[in-house]
Amino acid sequence: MTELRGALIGCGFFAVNQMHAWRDIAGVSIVAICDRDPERLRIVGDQFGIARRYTDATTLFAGESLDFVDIATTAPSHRPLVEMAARHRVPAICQKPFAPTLADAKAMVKACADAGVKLMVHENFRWQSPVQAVRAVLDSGEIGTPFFGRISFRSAYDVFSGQPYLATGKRFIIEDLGIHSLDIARFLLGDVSTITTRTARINPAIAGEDVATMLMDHKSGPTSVVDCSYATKLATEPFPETLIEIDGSDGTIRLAQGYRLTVTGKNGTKVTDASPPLLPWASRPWHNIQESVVAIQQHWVDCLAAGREPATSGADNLKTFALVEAAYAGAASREPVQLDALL
Ligand code: NAD
Ligand code: 89V
Repeated sequence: MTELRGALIGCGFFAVNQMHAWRDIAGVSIVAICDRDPERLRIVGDQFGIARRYTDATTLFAGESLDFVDIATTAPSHRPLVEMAARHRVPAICQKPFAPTLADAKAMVKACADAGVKLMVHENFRWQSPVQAVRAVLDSGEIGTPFFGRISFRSAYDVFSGQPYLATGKRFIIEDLGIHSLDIARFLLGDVSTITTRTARINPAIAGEDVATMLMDHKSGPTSVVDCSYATKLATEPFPETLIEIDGSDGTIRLAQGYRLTVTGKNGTKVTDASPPLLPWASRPWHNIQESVVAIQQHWVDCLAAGREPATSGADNLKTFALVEAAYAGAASREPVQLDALL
């Protein structure tokens, strides 16, 4: 098999994880990198031994023959960069949040579909091994048909030191973190018909909301609560664990803090340790997220090889992104929002 040639655009805080992950995956290599900030370009280029460096994406596409681009910039640049990839007929991975608005996201999906190139959103939380373990229990039928779910992320971890832009945007926790929790809810319980949302800002030093509580009706029947907070001080800081509760007709699933997975079902109760592995380059507490980066990037390589649509394709992510838009609209109006009207 010939090796896939990729380029990374955006060499910031999170992209370092993506570069480590590309190094762990067989059959692919990052041949060029791009960042408009020459210092970030130098740091990542030197760390990963990438000689071909560009300060603007137009020159990158003109100068390289690529099998894909991995876009790890922040949201404002996602649409122009994805559309540039589509114009060059280069498949693209785009970091979350997919775009500043749902209209932008729809245009990006259309551009790639029209160009006949694959588009995957780097929506990695569903790829965390504890979340995959919950999905496997559901698939086994052990707890029967789910009728309730709770996807919970509550923390007081200082995310602003690594990602200062999170403190300044008008939108914060739903757009940055809740987006992952909403995607996990879809992954486990299916698509959503209605969402009701309440938000709060507890930390006075930031611009956006840092607490959100969302109640959702899933089309297949279950109700779920998705709750997230960066204002929750706990005895043991759980960042970045997502805690999950699912009740089904024949039993329950509890993914508790410390990655303790308890399944009570047709075969009694079983408690397992669903901890993610600590990869050699990873560091606690981020290792859970870091492992999922390898998993989603491996999935992309597998999909390109097989000509398959990625699970978190651009088209799939429109449904997660619509939940974000609907949550903000519903938080403002204090009314439930119907999802089908947005899609
Ligand atoms: P960052 O600001 O540290 O890095 C972004 C980099 O992109 C910067 O170096 C910037 O100079 C560069 N850049 C911006 N626009 C560009 C353009 N048009 N051309 C070339 N370079 C450009 O941001 P970050 O914290 O690394 O976040 C990047 C993205 O990753 C965000 O969308 C964020 O939400 C997402 N993120 C995802 C996860 C996850 O688990 N999936 C975790 C953290 C961050
Ligand atoms: O995963 C993310 O998107 C990150 C963090 C976990 C800090 O919210 O921005």
